Amino acid sequence: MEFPLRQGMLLAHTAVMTSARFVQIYREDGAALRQELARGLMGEPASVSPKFLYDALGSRLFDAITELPEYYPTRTERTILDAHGGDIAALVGRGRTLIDLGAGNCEKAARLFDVLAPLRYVAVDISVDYLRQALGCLQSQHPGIEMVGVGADFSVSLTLPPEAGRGERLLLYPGSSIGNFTPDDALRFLRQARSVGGAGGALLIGVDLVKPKPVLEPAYDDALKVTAAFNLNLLRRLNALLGCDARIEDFDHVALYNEGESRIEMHLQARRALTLRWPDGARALAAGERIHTENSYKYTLDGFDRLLRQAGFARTTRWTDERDWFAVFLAA
Ligand code: AVI
Repeated sequence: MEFPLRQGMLLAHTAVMTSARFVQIYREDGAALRQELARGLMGEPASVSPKFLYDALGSRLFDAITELPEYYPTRTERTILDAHGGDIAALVGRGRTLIDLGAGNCEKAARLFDVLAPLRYVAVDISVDYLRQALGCLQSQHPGIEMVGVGADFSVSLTLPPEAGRGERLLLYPGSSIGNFTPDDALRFLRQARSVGGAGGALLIGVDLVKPKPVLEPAYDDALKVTAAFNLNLLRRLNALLGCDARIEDFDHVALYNEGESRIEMHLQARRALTLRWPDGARALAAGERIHTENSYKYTLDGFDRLLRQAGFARTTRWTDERDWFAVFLAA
């Protein structure tokens, strides 16, 4: 059974791929998005899902955040992956299908190409348009890797189109994006990841760890105010998608560490009493009242290990940086 598969893998490996393929399976439903936004604004407390943070400008602002001195996660994860890429490859083997969840500019996965030598690279993001440039460029640098861009919203459900191919899968979910789910949703997501990985599948996932407030809070409230702009940009999205009349100058960015919940919370706080209005609704906010816009959960090493096991992963290995600020888990 093993030989034909290996032969097929070898053929795929020596083939020269000239262009990446793209499949868009997520379709934006404007009415559903408006409904979701209105429901959040009318809630107690008012809230907006963090998924609305990532329009074209929001995605650029997030990229800028990852370069800030205060925002340690990206840099620390990179250090761990650079130091332990060989150990990871020794455990998962080379020549897998690498499935990059939330690929963005594909930079993190590309750094692993040399050690993991994937046969196929499947970059998943909400819109294939974000992926076209990065993947086009990567394909020309790595003609031996078959590349597929998939536009999918896996925060709702993690399903992949047939173009993602068969073969042993390694799912990559870096950046501690798992922290933006509630622990219940994180567990649901991990269970889906296990089932999408299939028999012999593995998950490589980055997780931000609990640490003192004076390190955590500035990471989400930097001196340059890039994170403030990232959060306030949500108001522009509210106006564009819902036809709302929010004014950026009426709100402050607030980021605080909720120790009891083990999470950073981002809020937009009204500077004065005001009413947000849109075509079929309105929400009054008192001065100082907040719209909750994001949670970023921080885990302990043992806590996240337990979550992986609860999700059905029987074997886990983890690596951390020297300060234990961030962890990369390999779960199979
Ligand atoms: C994408 N995600 C892991 C980031 C985080 O750290 O929770 C989003 C972010 N929000 C503010 N800064 C970064």
